[in-house]
Amino acid sequence: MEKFYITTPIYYANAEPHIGHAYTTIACDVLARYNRLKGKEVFFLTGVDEHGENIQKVAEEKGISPQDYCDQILPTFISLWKKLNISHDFFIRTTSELHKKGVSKFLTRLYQSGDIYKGKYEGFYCRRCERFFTEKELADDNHCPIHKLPVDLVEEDNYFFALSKYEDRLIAHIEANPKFIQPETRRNEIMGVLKAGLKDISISRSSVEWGIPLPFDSSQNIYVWVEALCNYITALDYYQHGDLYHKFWPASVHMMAKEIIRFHVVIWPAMLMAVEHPLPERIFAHGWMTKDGEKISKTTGNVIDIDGLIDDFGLDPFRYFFMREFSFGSDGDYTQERFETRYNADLANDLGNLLNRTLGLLGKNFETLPVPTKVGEFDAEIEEMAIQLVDQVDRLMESIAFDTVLETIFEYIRRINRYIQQTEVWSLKDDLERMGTILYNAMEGLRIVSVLLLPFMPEISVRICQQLGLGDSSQDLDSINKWGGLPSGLPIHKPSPLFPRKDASPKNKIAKDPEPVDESNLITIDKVKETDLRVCQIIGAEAVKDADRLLKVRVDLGQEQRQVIAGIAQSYEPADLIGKQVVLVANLKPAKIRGLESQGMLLAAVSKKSLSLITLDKPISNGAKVQ
Ligand code: ME8
Repeated sequence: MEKFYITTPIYYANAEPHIGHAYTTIACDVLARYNRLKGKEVFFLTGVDEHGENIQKVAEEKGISPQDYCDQILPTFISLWKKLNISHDFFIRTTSELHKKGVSKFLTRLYQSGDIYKGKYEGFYCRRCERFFTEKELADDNHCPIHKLPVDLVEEDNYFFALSKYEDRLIAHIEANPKFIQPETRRNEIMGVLKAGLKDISISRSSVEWGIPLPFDSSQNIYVWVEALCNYITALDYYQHGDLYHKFWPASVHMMAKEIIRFHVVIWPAMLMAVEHPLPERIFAHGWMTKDGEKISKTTGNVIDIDGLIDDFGLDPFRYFFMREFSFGSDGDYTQERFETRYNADLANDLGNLLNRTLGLLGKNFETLPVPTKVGEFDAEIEEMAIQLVDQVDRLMESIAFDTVLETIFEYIRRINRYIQQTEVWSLKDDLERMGTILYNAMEGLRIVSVLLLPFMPEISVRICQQLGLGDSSQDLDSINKWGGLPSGLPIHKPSPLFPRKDASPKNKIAKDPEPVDESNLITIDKVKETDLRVCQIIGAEAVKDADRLLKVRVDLGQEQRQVIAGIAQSYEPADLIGKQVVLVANLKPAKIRGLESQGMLLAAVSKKSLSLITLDKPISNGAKVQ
């Protein structure tokens, strides 16, 4: 069986996880789930980086031991991954025996390679990053380029790894393996670094107490970054060097954000070369989640309320949004508006609506899922697109382009919606064979979509599958490589909305579901004509006393003037209304509202939080009929 080994970085345990950590971990989860769907044997690793100065400092501030501190913060990671439905196979802690023994073994081998030597180190050290910078890399005024905090000039007797020796081999490896560093921009950046020349690196610290001792000199601890990189093999029980290690090493993908790629594509491979172990196949660095242009980090805090978003919108829409909205590999700026718009447009409108309207029409016209018998216009296109979609998604997944994968799937969903529209399927009551075929095709398209969406929205995918009548049957990619796998004769389920609509509002309040358009409850033109709609111009408007929603509006209808009491005060200032041409229901029986006569009603589009009067595209005489 083909294997797939994917890793997240191990996150520092010096603070609780935030959206940036969630972003990488969801991305890895998507890849792990997709590769399982493909039938591969997957090992998905995540974990925490628990040693080093930062952890020691936080523990000291709290007045507890570093180990107690790590034990206390651990559940925040575990419970977030549970909440996000992360399907990791193993969670590594760098304070575990498994890791410590594995690291010692690796460092012993490295020592035996002859590439370790003792020396004096002087450099600019950022305590937050736990790394050194060259003078050139520093931001203005000797500040860390990432944290913008002052760096320290540090001098220590350390052990060094002869990194510079590996410069040419690394360049050759990168050139021979185009997939080794992705995306392209990072590859170019790293080539630049390599060609400028590498310096040897210090791999131990005499001043940091909280760490793993060097196996060949216990007076020094292993530099936390060297130790952390080893997690990718210690988690496979490198110490025993048994089946697990042999089955899964080298990793298929190391995933991370761009700020730590150098450790992964320079130091880690060079150390692996030194001990003659295979190199990871692919190292992918995505962009940063930003808020108002600033990288979201422990310093900025939890500027995105993960719990709040999931409570309001559901977990799968949360996962969907972050994979869909930002081009994977580039930075992405988060706003709540972007979230709500994406939710309403893609999920509620395109996908949710398609399932609702298809099931609604099936329920009204059929006992069970019909057999497709009567082929007609557009059917072939729907079928061909589905087959191409499966291939396209596979190619795009292979290049880790999540946003494009989802865009491609949703393009197909929108095509099926158009198919329903173009065929006017709701009007085919007298041709049930044709109606049945179209609805079958829509359901089959949805089945294919449900499998492709599974890595992104695992729960929604199962719910679609259940509503299609497939129960809890397990899904895989083989089941969708040909059209027509959905068995006719399945029971028809009542639609149950997957994505309750939310109103775009900064406070993100939950709005009630709007009624879906009921295509089976059609009216004739006569009924429309019963309503006398007229253009009128607003010539006066004032607030109604003690009624904060109402305005008293005076309108000119050409032959007459009228007074209308309209519930529009929360959307319009009286002065802004004067002169607007709007639409009046002119034959509405007059009514008393708050003691004031209302002679008609103004038409407006209403969603939960906002209201917009129907106005005219170009001026026309007052009193003109609207038809
Ligand atoms: O660097 N946008 O740990 P860390 C996107 N322990 N991703 C983000 C992000 C953001 N704003 N902020 C964090 C470490 N991340 C080391 C790693 S691995 C051997 C050792 C994600 O807690 C992203 O994956 O600082 C980034 O690379 C990682 O968290 C850094 O996590």
